[in-house]
Amino acid sequence: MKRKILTHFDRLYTPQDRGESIKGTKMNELLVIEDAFIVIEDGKIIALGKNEDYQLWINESSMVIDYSGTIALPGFVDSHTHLVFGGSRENEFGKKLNGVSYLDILAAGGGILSTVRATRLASEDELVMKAKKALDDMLLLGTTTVEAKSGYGLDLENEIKQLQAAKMLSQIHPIDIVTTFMGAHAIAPEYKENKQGYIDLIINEMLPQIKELGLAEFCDIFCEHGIFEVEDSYKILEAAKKLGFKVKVHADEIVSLGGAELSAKVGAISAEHLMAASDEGIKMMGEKSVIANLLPATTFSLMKNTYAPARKMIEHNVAVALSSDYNPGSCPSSNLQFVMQLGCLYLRMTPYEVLTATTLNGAYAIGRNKSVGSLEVGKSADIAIMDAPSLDYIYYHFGKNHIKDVYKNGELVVSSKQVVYK
Ligand code: IZC
Ligand code: ZN
Repeated sequence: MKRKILTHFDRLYTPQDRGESIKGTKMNELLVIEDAFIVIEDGKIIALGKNEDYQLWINESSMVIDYSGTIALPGFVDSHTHLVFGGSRENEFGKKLNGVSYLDILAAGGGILSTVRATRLASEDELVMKAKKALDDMLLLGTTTVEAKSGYGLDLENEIKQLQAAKMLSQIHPIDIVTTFMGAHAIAPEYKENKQGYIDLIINEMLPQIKELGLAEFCDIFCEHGIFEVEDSYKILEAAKKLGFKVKVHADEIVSLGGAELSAKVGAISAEHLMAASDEGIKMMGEKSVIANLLPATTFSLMKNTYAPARKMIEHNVAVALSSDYNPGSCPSSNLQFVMQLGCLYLRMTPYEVLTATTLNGAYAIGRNKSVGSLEVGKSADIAIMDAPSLDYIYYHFGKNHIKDVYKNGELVVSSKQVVYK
């Protein structure tokens, strides 16, 4: 492959990988290079530095591309999405605007269960085509790696269909997709009066089969009052760990249940949401190095003012990641730039902390830290090139897509805000 030399960036910003997720106040330490260049070969970064040195890298096959007037960032990592689903839920919008809560809509058979009905009816191809459009939207906004959860099948056949769709998408789309099994997303309708029966099905049939088929690396659970209680979650996550899954927990999103504490106890790689996490739970997460994966666009979409206590987490030396939570119910937007803007405006994170949270810490939360999450020699050339003079500019001017070009594995996949991959 031809060597590409990207030159004359006004600035390059990146967290630096030191072999573990970036915790607490260290999240605010970025490498910033003024007048920067990046050299790409065979899909990887082979050099970067001050522009005055780029000519040293020119060879007979190199292509030099001038990026004056832009800044370079690592491609964004969206480490929490429910990417693959059938149908949509704007029919519930009126109810939401009238104050009916997310959990009440679910208890009445809507919400997640409405998406389960639509997902069961869809073919694998239909799921792929629908999610592919969402992936294009993400790529156009600078996202180059995505985690995708199942959890809209709630039976073995349809959970497998969802995960296979995600695997297929990873092959046909430039965005790399990491899969998570989330059969414990709601109680399957067939087990409405028999939650224990559904938990047994997950533990005895679903988890072993998904493992055997190699369809997911992670196992996640919706630990929430009236859905999977802390004790249920503990049993399922321990069973998943025994089979070799790494585990995650949707914890303390709506009610403070002890989900943060649970994530520390089971040694989860990350805990998600945490809007209602207790001080003790946050402390335990810091001690056990559980990444706090915060999803502020969900808080926004649910019209709440209870944003997760990111500052407290950073004070307690927790590594924070930020993700979209893209799903048809609580966050129909996959816009990670908007998530970053909310990270500053509502979580009161600094611009540098927010970049760490949406790149390297996201990569750690899905086990892709060796290949993505920072602009460093040896890592994949996943680069978000922004039409902006500084990082602050992007977060300050919210509601606008600041992408100019995107490179994934060294290939130009978005050019002047258009997807151009083959
Ligand atoms: O479809 O509502 N919170 N699960 C837990 C979701 C949101 C996704 C959904
Ligand atoms: Zn979620």
